[in-house]
Amino acid sequence: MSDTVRLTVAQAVVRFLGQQWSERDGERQRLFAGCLGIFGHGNVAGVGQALLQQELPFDGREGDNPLPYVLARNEQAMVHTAVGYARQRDRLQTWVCTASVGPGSTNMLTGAALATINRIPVLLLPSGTFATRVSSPVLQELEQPYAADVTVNDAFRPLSRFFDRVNRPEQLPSALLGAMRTLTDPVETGAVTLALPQDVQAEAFDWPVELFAERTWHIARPPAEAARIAAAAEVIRSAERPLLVAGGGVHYSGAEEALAAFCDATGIPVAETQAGKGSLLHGHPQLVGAIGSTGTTAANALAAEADVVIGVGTRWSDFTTASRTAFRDNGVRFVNLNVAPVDAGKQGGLSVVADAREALAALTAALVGHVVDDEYRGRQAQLWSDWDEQVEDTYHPGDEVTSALAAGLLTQGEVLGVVNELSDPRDVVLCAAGSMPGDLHKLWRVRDRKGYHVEYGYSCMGYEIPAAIGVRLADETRDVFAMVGDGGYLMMPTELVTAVQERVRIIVVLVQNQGFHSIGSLSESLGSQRFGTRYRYRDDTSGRLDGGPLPVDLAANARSLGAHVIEVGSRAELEAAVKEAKASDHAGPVVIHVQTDPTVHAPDSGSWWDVPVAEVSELETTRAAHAAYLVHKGDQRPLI
Ligand SMILES: Cc1ncc(C[n+]2csc(CCOP(=O)(O)OP(=O)(O)O)c2C)c(N)n1
Ligand SMILES: [Mg+2]
Repeated sequence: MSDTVRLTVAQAVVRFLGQQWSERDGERQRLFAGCLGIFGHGNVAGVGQALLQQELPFDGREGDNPLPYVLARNEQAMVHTAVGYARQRDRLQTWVCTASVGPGSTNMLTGAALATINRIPVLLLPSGTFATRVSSPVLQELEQPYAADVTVNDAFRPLSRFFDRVNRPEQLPSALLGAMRTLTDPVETGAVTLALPQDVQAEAFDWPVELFAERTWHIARPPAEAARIAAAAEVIRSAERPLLVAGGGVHYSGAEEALAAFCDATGIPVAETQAGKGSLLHGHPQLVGAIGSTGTTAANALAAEADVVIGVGTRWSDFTTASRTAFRDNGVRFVNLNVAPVDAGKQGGLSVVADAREALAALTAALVGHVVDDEYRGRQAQLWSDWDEQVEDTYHPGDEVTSALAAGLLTQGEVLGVVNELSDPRDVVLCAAGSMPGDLHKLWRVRDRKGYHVEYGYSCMGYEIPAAIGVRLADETRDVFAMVGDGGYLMMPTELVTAVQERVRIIVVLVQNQGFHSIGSLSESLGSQRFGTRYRYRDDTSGRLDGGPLPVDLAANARSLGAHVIEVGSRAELEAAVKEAKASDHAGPVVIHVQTDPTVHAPDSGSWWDVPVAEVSELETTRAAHAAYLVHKGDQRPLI
């Protein structure tokens, strides 16, 4: 008989999680930095009691509580914080999130989807209603007449890469091991959900002590098969106009240096997806910037002509392929280096299933002596310098642009320019939804491999502030600039309070443009006349949302939540505010409130995004948009 220890299920979960480590390339770190949570009756006496019992011995003395607790304000937000942290730590470390039964748990669903879509590890512990059902229906319990074992937590199943519900203590060890395996698998990783019924959390059991031994989970770097590398090299050698597309996998694998070495050796130009931006740093001679719907003229011109496209660590989203209109050469072939078979096989490509760093190194070796010709290299350099000039003009708009703006308004491009130029190279810019992700993709000059963090897998309004907290917790040597629109801010300002409580220094740039600049412009381009996208009073006469501006003061709102707020009304004031925020050692959130004119757009590359337009309509604007839509549809490549 092995030794046992008597603990509740929740105590066992907490003790186990504190003993988990991850390791890659021989470097070891704790898998979990801590536990974020909001307590309710579903977890206060279970997981809550266990966390308390864990924390108390460390009270008032230096020590290393392996699972410190952080109180969040919204359960969706705490998953975003965990995602921000894990992404900043290259998926080697993350947080646990505990929520109460019912709404507390279902609030995490959006965060779960975001984590899984972005392939970022987070461990979610939704609480469940009684496994024994002894007092059912309990508060917040869903009763389904057709299935007595269904709970609201079943909604996590399609959003999780691993799901289990621990109805009996005996199930816990395999549930925990399955969860750890999934979190640390570069292919499988995403949201991992262990649903813990509230009665089971409090139930005691005699656990084998081995369950709580320290465990180290190896994060693999699978190498490519030699024959696949040889086949990929043969395709690339046959190309006249090759283009490499760098995705998030380059960052997660730490393949930036291997990519730079590949480019230096071959001269092949590199375009970047949102998650892959920063794979090459600004100024690298082979960089042609953002690709696709929010791409640069340089990358999209090369994409249109490319005869071989090498995708590295990309999942080929519609924004990357401009809804399958970016690559126009009839004979274009794809080579995909990806650790995930599902991505490696996309676009009918030659699939090389491997870790990005390993595969790039092997491919560089296999291509020795191969370089693109000088003419192609020259063309790429010219395209890039043309684009970079446009960026410079956008960062520093001339009088002809600024004199047309109403008093106190800036252009969004100059806001991004000021933040780019006055932040430190290692600082992190963070964004998720609205018009800024596209503008950042095009315009931001990345000066450090971890300096760019735009969540564009789920593009979730409200990600910005909580994720910025996660990034800052992950690396306190960098400032984080969370770029938030007024819409995104209103979706989730709550975690400013968490940043105040935990004294987490984040800099929020709140861009007020009175509504949805992004969706408004999209609506207009699709013939829907910016319907329902402006923050305006309902007009008494028209009965429509086109009355006067609303008396909403988001600066006062942020101040009321405890943030240090700086309101700016000119470029000079914005510059002073960024400098002040950088120079101060304020331990907590700083919010810079700036108003912009939503009618000034970033430079365009003429790229497209497929958003279907009504096929029949009473509106002339919609009919015209539909005619234009059909022209673009004609450019789409067949489904491969
Ligand atoms: C949670 C969520 N709801 C809806 C959307 C759709 N959406 C994308 S951008 C946007 C408007 C964002 O407004 P704001 O943050 O003010 O940015 P702006 O468009 O003005 O730049 C909306 C509603 C979304 N991405 N996320
Ligand atoms: Mg807005």
